[in-house]
Amino acid sequence: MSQSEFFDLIKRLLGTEPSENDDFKSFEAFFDNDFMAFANEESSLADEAKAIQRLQKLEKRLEKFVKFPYTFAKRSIAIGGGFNSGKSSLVNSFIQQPNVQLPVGLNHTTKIPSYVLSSDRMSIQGFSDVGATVEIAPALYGQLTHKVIADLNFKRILPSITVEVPLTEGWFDHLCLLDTPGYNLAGGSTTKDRSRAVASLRGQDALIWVIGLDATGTVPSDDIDLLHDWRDLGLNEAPLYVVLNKADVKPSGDLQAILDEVTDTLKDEELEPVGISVYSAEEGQEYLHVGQGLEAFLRGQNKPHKPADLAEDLKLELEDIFSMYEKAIEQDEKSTKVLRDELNKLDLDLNVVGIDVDAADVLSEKIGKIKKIAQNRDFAPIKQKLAQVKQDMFSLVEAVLLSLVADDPESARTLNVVWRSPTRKEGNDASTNAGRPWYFTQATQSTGESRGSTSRHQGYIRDGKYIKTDAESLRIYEVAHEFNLSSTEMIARLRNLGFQVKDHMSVYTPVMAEAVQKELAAERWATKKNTEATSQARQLININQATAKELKRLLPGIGPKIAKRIVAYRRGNGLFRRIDDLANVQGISLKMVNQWFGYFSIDFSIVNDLHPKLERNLIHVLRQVKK
Ligand SMILES: Nc1nc2c(ncn2[C@@H]2O[C@H](COP(=O)(O)OP(=O)(O)OP(=O)(O)O)[C@@H](O)[C@H]2O)c(=O)[nH]1
Ligand SMILES: [Mg+2]
Repeated sequence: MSQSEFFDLIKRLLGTEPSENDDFKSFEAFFDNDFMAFANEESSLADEAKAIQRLQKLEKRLEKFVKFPYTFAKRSIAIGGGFNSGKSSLVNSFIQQPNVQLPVGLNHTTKIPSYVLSSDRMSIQGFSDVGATVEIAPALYGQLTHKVIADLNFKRILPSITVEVPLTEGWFDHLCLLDTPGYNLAGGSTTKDRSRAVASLRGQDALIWVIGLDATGTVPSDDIDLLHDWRDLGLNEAPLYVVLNKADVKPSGDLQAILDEVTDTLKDEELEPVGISVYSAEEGQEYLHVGQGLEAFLRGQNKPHKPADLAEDLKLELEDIFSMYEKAIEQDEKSTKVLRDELNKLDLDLNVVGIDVDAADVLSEKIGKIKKIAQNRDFAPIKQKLAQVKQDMFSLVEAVLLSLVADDPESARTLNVVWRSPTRKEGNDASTNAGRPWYFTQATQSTGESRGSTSRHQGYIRDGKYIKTDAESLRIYEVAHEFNLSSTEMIARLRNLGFQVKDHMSVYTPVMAEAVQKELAAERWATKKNTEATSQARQLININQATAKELKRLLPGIGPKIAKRIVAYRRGNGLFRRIDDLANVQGISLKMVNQWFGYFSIDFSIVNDLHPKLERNLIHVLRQVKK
């Protein structure tokens, strides 16, 4: 093995771009643009920040699946055990292709975890930590042993390897074996190695623990400790299977006694494996077993349920998030209806009570105004939009998931069934649905017309939002009320702006709305300017454009030095993409960044993967913005 071969591999690893998943890119774009546009327009959900956070989490999960598709597509079974017990050999005993073998040996052989998947083609790929993959030749792979990797400090850039190779037929279609580095204190491992070994078992769907019978023929205490650690991870549903390997080195007459003893030990320790196999990896043969035999265990695991389970999980989460919106809008609509009903009653009451006619007129007119406003709150458009956004989001996530199981029709089919089966609370008319997924019914109604186009509705602008109404035209007095102005003030304002208006019954047009809105905004801005403190707090800083002088003036707690450093950092490292990147600047702590939330004009939708300490603040700020 020449050094140049290694350097070539390193060069390729560092120089390869992560592979792109177009479906995921579509999802990302939809989330950042269409969904965010919807979220901005929607105003019923008070706790919208939470919904958005949950969606961002879901996006992260999807992204991980896209980077490492086998974590989605396959059930993964970790192979753990002490050094030299024959973990890699066990995997090799399933490989049907003689020129591909995991490296085996006597002295701490496995260093980089290998994911082994069954496949008709044969390929060995290195995964860099950003999700880039490079092909590794079998001969080179065979030499990637503990020592070589340690010498070249290789593990950091090559955290895992995937080996695709034909495995025993019918056992592994939906499985992925994870060959882990060995561990035992007696063999020179440290406690750090131990926590690492346990950590590598996290997130695996099952564990096969390998014990080499060449050592003592009992379960080493190191193994028992580690298995307890593993159980303590809380993976209660992940089954444990034990392989007593190297049966060929023991007299066959001893094997039953060894199996009995191991069974008792594990029982006493309450580790409860679903089966124990006395096996020889070298011969690829099982001698004895209790509970499930090795083949039965693997065949039992080999079911295409993992993608379906994960898909169901994601689906329920998405539905839950959207139901937050649905409930909030419904609630809002209900309260508006109650308001309307109450106002109607009030009108009737006035007639019955028989108060002074003039007073009744005045009251009645006021009630009329409020009623009109309540009537004009039309929830149909936002509901329709929500249904559309939801349907789009579901189709996009589905596309991403399907892309991950593209080469496994069986998994794709089970995933499809789960994803498209109606769930708990979708309130669509069952007769029109007739066996179709609920979101398709909506799709056929709305696809083509509504997506992406802003329809030209009647409406007015309030607080920077265009409020649509499907009712007949709005009158000036109605809108005046919305702006907290009297009709006379509103008319004067419009005339000042050059509009010809007769009286408060005149129609209020979108052109007027825009002009008034602009003027009011300018006035508000001017008022704010008066108080230096507020103006400082509200003037948003574009962190990627601000000069050092501006930064010093606008950001609390920094002097000219740090301001200059921020600019220098930007020049050296490129634009700030996340708010917490600021904490990389010398002299700026996370705590300081925490205080600066709401100061920047950075769009929060690009603030992904935020430092957990800052996340809480972001939620707070989003809530304020919402108000
Ligand atoms: N006789 C016999 N030897 C075996 C058997 N399985 C593995 N060995 C030998 O045991 C040694 C260790 O095997 P590996 O598969 O590298 O063990 P490992 O558990 O992967 O070891 P690390 O990666 O170092 O943790 C090798 O020399 C193998 O040839 C077996 O069933 N019978
Ligand atoms: Mg090994």
